[in-house]
Amino acid sequence: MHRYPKLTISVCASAALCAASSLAVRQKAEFVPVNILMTWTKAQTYCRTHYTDLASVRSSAENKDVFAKKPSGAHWLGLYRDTWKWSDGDGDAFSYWSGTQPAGSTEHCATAYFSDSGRWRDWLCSYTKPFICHHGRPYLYFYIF
Ligand SMILES: [Ca+2]
Repeated sequence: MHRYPKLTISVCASAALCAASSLAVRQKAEFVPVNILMTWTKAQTYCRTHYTDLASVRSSAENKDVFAKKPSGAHWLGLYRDTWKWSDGDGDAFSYWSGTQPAGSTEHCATAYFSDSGRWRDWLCSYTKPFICHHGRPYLYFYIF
């Protein structure tokens, strides 16, 4: 009798949660602008409670999806630093900073500024701004044993 490899399919909210998988397939994330003024940390908690997390923008395709929501002004994204990283653990190389940004050693949280094509600007995390959450499960993982 043949023994076949066991295939396990797992859905993970972030790359960090399922780093050991055999094959990762990116799923489409849905972006949701939230027009409530909050600090970055409070916005992160809100998104994790009501959706999945603050928005990760991992590619130019997702960047277009964010811009297509057409909110106005600056909205928090899930991007913050010591070194810049996404709230949900993504470590992607895609970036969309405005020309002079990031600037200012005390500004550790990022917004998309929709009056400037959604380009990213860093701000003090304690400022209150509206924000973009995502929901859906951005990663689908397959394990083959
Ligand atoms: Ca700045």
